[in-house]
Amino acid sequence: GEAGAYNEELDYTITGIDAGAGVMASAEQAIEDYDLDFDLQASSDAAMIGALDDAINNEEPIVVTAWDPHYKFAEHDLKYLDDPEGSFGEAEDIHTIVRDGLEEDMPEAYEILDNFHWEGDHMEEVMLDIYEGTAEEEAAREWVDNNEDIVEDWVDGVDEGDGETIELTLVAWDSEIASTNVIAQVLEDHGFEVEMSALEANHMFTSVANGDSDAMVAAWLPGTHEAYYEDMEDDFVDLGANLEGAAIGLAVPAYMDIDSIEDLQD
Ligand code: PBE
Repeated sequence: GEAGAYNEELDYTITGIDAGAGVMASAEQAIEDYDLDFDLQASSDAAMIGALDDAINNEEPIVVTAWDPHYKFAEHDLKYLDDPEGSFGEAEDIHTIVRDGLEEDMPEAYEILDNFHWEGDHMEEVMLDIYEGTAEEEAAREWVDNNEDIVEDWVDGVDEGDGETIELTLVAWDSEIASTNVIAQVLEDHGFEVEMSALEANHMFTSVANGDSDAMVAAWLPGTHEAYYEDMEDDFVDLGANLEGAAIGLAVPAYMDIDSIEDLQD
């Protein structure tokens, strides 16, 4: 397509999510790197998906902040815009991070969290189930029940907890709602009470760093959450990747005749 051809129709707007998300910082970076005349509109994951669904129903152009794993790529014919400047970084991993002292205080929970590892397709199954109307907890329950062989690797040889409460924190991104609910089900099956608190991204990191929360499975590294991570990495324990090969970027419906972020230049 011709550079800038959609810009008027797009109202020079990129439809974003919550302001604290790493993909938002990268989108601001892209606006700068490509010298775009666009505004990045902050909202929420749910509102962005609503706007995307509406645009697709009307075959209108839209540019959204996007990431995968996410069911939206299965549900809709979407494409990432090429990013020759690398504003959105390379592929990355999602890490599990726990508070200092969890290993001593709840060794069984620590071990399960340390073992937690799955694939993007697994996460997308849970996400899609929730998108289609299944309650979050129920979707996680079904996935755990249907994937006993995978879950067995996380709990194999680990003793039961004795009813202690473990506090998990997350941001209400669809991907993290899926992962956090799944690990919560597994911890509950293994003798723990689980409490979940959804916070803003910076507070999710802070609450694990200061010990208010026990764990999170939602750290996108090395790029997306770099700023939060570097600020606090001495104050928590990084248990490494629970999922490999995640990515962020700008996405558009496939019917739009553009391929690169450069095509948003005037
Ligand atoms: N996300 C989902 C988050 C990380 C997980 C890509 C929206 C972010 O941008 O911070």
